[in-house]
Amino acid sequence: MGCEAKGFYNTSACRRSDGVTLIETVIAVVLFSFIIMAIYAIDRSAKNTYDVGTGQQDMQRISSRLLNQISSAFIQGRMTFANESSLTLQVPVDHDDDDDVLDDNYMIEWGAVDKDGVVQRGYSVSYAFVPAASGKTYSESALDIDFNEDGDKSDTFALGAIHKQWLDVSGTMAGSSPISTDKVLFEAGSPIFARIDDTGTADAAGKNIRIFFIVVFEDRRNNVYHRAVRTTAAPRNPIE
Ligand SMILES: [Ca+2]
Ligand SMILES: [Ca+2]
Repeated sequence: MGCEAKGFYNTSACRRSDGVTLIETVIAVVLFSFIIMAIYAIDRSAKNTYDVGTGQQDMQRISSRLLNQISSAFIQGRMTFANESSLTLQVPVDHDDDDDVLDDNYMIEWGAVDKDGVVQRGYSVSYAFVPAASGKTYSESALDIDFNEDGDKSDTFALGAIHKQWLDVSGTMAGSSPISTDKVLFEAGSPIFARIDDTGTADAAGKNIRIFFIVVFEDRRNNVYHRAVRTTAAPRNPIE
């Protein structure tokens, strides 16, 4: 029952009751602040855990997509050019539209589908590393990570993406489109594409290709996670 109803409106008992209410209010506000801070801390932690989870999934997705696209093109095609950061391929196409991939002289109609989806004889497609516009680099020593697993932590990698590039008959680039986001690392000397012989040794005339790329993810606390992918592909068609 309140002070007003009991006729105690100005009594000391009522004033005492008001004072307790004030202290209680202060305590409640302080407690409430602690609760809010605790909830905020949990929320931040949950967000970071969520980020790391989605970041890991992202790395997995990018790795699979790159591997699938490059190796499927490679298996059915032929390599026309490769250096450490790019691989150029042609595939059999039916340019003369007679339901086969041979021309009138029974030669394979090597070519590619151009950027507009049209089959073009003599065209080719490249998969190439393109550095990010930010120019961002990752240093193994600063991060205490051996990205390329070569036994040292002294390499520096550029951040960028793998692009699919369409080349016309003369090799001029007619278009370029990223097939990964800017999460791929590249360092000169750690080739993404390398020709190797049948024993796996680097060989400029090797008939197989080794694909090696590193995908990174950086969380909101600047922790860096990485995933390195290595595979070897053997062409069905002779390398030229
Ligand atoms: Ca044909
Ligand atoms: Ca290293």
